[in-house]
Amino acid sequence: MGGSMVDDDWELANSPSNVVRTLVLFGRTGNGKSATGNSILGDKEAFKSKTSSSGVTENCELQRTVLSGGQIINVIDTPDVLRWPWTGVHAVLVVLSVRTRFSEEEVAAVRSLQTIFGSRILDYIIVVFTGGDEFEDNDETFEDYLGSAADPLKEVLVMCKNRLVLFDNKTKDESKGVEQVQQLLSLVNMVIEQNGGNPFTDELFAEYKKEEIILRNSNEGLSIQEISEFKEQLKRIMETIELKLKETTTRLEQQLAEEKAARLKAEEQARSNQEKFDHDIHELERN
Ligand SMILES: Nc1nc2c(ncn2[C@@H]2O[C@H](COP(=O)(O)OP(=O)(O)OP(=O)(O)O)[C@@H](O)[C@H]2O)c(=O)[nH]1
Ligand SMILES: [Mg+2]
Repeated sequence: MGGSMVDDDWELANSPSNVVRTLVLFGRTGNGKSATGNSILGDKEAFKSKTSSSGVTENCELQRTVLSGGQIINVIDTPDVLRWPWTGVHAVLVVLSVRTRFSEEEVAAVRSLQTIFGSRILDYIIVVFTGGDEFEDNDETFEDYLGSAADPLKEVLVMCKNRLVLFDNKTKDESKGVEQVQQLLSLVNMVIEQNGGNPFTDELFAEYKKEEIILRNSNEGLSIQEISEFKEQLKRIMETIELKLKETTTRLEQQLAEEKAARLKAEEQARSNQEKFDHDIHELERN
């Protein structure tokens, strides 16, 4: 196994060979993306993971492991969508933590994936819950947790057809560690099969990556004019991607504001109904 920055590995990660599986980790900072990556790779040191409110992973990083059967698993740990490597991705692992409350912000993040990449992306999502150890010496089971989940979380699970797995990244029990990775890999195989073996690619990102590689590889053979044209083209693609992201954020903010207004209105209505009811009861009692 050997880790490296994604750019150096892009061609390999993009290999069409069916022995390669490329998984990308997505989720709020601190949810356990890097720790989950390490569990998948069977190497606690592969990605840096530690408690920090400011976020540990700053760059996109690819780490690889080769399973005993020869299958290659690429795991990409990335802090945000803009730094996604648009190599073909076989599955997107949305990492959530059972230790922190599932927020509207997280539903918004999943919806933003959908808005940026289109609904096709949903067919590639697997939800990984970290913090499996929470259920060890607790009366509550994972099934209880899911059963009593708030609507936004249920919404996300429905969006990705209930493909979910529980991870305990702290486990010292080797067989438990192997079993959770097996569970995940069988979900990955299911996703690959359902997508006809085609990894997810996004045209805009793929174009950006292609231009970047051409520019990097042929730096010496290009004229200053050509280099500046390429750079201009790259800038334009990045601006389009950023614009898409901005539109998404604005739309989501609007949607959340509308939902909040509707909730407040419903609460107000309920309060006024209650007041009327109390008043009527009071009147009845007086008469
Ligand atoms: N108890 C417990 N802690 C976990 C588990 N998974 C991750 N953690 C802890 O959660 C904290 C954050 O984990 P990271 O893997 O660094 O989170 P991240 O999502 O990579 O965070 P960023 O790189 O900041 O985006 C660390 O202290 C981990 O040890 C788990 O299954 N159980
Ligand atoms: Mg990290």
